[in-house]
Amino acid sequence: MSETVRLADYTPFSHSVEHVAMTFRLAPEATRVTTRIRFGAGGTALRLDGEGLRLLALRIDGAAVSAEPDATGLSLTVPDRAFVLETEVEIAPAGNTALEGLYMSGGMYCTQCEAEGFRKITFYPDRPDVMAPFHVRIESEMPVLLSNGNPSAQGPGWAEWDDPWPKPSYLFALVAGDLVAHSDRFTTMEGRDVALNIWVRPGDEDRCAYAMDSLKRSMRWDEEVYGRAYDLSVFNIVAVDDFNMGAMENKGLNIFNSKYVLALPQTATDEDFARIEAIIAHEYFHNWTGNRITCRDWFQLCLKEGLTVFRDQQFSADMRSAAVKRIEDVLTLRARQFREDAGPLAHPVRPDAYEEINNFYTATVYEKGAEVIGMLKRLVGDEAYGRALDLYFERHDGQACTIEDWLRVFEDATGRDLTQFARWYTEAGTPRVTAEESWEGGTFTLTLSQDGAKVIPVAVGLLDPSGQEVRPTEVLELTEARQSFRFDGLAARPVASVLRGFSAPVLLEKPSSAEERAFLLAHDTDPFNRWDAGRSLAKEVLSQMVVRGDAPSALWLDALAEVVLDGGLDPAFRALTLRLPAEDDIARTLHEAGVTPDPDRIHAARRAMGDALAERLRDGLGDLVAPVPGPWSPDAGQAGARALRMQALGLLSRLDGGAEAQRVFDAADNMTEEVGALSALLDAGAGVAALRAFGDRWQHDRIVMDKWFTLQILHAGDAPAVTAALVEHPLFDWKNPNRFRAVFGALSANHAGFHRIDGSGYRLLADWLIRLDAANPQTAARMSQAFDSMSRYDADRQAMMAAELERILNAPGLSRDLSEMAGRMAG
Ligand code: 0A1
Ligand code: ZN
Repeated sequence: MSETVRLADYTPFSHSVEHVAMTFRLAPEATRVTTRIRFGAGGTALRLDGEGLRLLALRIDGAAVSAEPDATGLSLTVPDRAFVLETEVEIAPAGNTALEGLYMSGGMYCTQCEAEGFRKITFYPDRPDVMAPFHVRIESEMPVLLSNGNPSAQGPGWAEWDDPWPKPSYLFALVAGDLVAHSDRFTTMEGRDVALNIWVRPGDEDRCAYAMDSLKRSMRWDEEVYGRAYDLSVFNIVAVDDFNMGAMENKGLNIFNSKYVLALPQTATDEDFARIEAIIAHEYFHNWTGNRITCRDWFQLCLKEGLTVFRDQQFSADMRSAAVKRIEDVLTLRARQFREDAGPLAHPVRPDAYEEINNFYTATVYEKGAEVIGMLKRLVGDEAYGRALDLYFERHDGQACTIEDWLRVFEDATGRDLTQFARWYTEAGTPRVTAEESWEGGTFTLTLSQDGAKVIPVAVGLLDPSGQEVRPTEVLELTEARQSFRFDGLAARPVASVLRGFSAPVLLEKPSSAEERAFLLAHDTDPFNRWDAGRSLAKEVLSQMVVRGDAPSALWLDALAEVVLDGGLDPAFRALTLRLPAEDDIARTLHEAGVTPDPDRIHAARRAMGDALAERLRDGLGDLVAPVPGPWSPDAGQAGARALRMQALGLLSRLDGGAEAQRVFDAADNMTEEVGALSALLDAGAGVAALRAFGDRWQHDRIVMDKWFTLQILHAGDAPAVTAALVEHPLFDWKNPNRFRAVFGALSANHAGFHRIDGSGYRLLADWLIRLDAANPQTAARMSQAFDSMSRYDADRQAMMAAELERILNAPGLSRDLSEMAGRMAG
């Protein structure tokens, strides 16, 4: 049985660590790590974390000590004063398939220490509130040897690094490999000259330009918007092929999943480019929000992650279209976080208990954590937010902090009492807000109620019947169970646009007619709500198609066509409006409305919806699929135009059997159009030749081949059967997390396929989770989340999913990671 770790049990560490000096003698099977830790006085009992380490020597102040480690670390009796502890251990990076600690990827050495990987490298107080400066010496035949901080000395076969900024062990990093750099320089606002390097395998150096450009823009933006400058003489990024997550913010040495660094127009879609920009920014921004100010314990993870996601979202909004970015972020939030909050894995933004912390790098901590900061900013205003952040950096630089510290900064900077607001951090679940309206004698009253007791900022604007805005956006503060807000002096009954910009992460229930939503889709001056009116209309239409077998309403088709064919609107916005609600989203909505979702009916209805839309837009599709003018560029304008073109191509393929998509595929000179056309062909059942051509063209490119695996499963009629065939493919390297996710992420994203009534989807995923768990528990645990929607479905499907979870729980040698996840989902 795993032990539960609780926030309530927090106690500070017994000792301070004044300095750490490490030497690595790298060898694949037997790496020697010598660690010299200078401890301050702290009593005679010392407990260090350590896992899977072969202890070779131990010295205290130079004198040999004998000690026997247990399964999780080392307990020692130490002098009751300051002292130096030296350990020598042996580890085997070549056999490390969990990709945590020191491991090998594509012949190079690299590390991943967040959250608790450092204890797989050496004995240490592996907790974020122990911060220390590090000196690292690396000895290896590898030509490039990197660690955190500034380079201090090097010679043939060795290099030394010095990190002057005290840091927790989870930010430690080391890389050694045969690498080449794409280099540049940056001068900070403080006049510091910084060498920037993106290290990749030889041959990949021509794919780093966009990541480098994103890095320089991030550095400038953080100076201009947050007043934060970089603080070392070098900033290194390394791309690795085997990585459990997106990237890692190690101090001065960010390590990236190569798919979030490497990009050429021929290999990466516009979405890939946008994600690279966002992740480069995210990791860079961590230098202040995460590294200079870190977390006291892992329960405070949202302190760094929520804030850093919020900052990267602001950055992307500034670099691209703020309106489009907001819509995309809310789409992700609803798809991932609302789903999580509605199921057995729901937890507060700041959890208060866990078995395995790696299971809490979740949509709730990251995305809802960012929403909570957005609400805080909306409530106090932009100017006060700026002052509060200045105070945060000034007061807490160099510290390991809590959410209480964070909120106190806002209270001190604004004089506001945030006791009630703090519930956003401690309560799980998506609040429901109900809006009712009344109109009498020129006064419009909006009554808001909630099912909890939170502070909820509800941004509202009013439009007159001609679509003119008669009241600009105002933020109403809902603090009670039920509150009424009056708007006087209106000439005619207005149409209310409620929760503008998605001002709070809630489920809004506002009884309103389809006509009213069509009106808002045509006229709302708030772009988010304009889009959301269309979305809620589409969801209602689709739900009625599923439940009652209705045909898609002419009202919806006309209202949508109006927007999609309006050449005066941003193409990116039109493309988003054209996107149909996802099948999983409809399943969740039906379940919440008390209807058991039938995956096959949902799938068929959504197809019929697309067919009807294609028919309605028939005359306009020719223009919409015209090539995007100008030389290729990754900017938001061109990306939006391509997105609209690809959406239209998907619809056109329903009318012409894929003829136009084949032409686009054959002529494509960029991956957005290649993938867009291939998807359209696969949907039209005409993708066999294109799929083969794609595979032949890209078989030597790992990152692109992930798309090849994903697309055929995503668009398959029988996804489990296609998946079962693809796992036999020689390029299915299941120990590579990207490839595993490309295949099994696609299987669980194919809603009708995963939920096939024969149970084949559930069975196949469970088989492979059990297999992966033995090699890589972290990724296995993350991928198991596919089962978290179990309770939505009919009794047969529920029983089959429950049986698979049970089978997982009974697997011999199951990891703590997967056991916690499967246990929570099995209930
Ligand atoms: N802190 C990183 C994400 C990350 C988290 C955990 C990891 O291993 C368990 C790796 C990376 C970020 O937010 O980008
Ligand atoms: Zn992060």
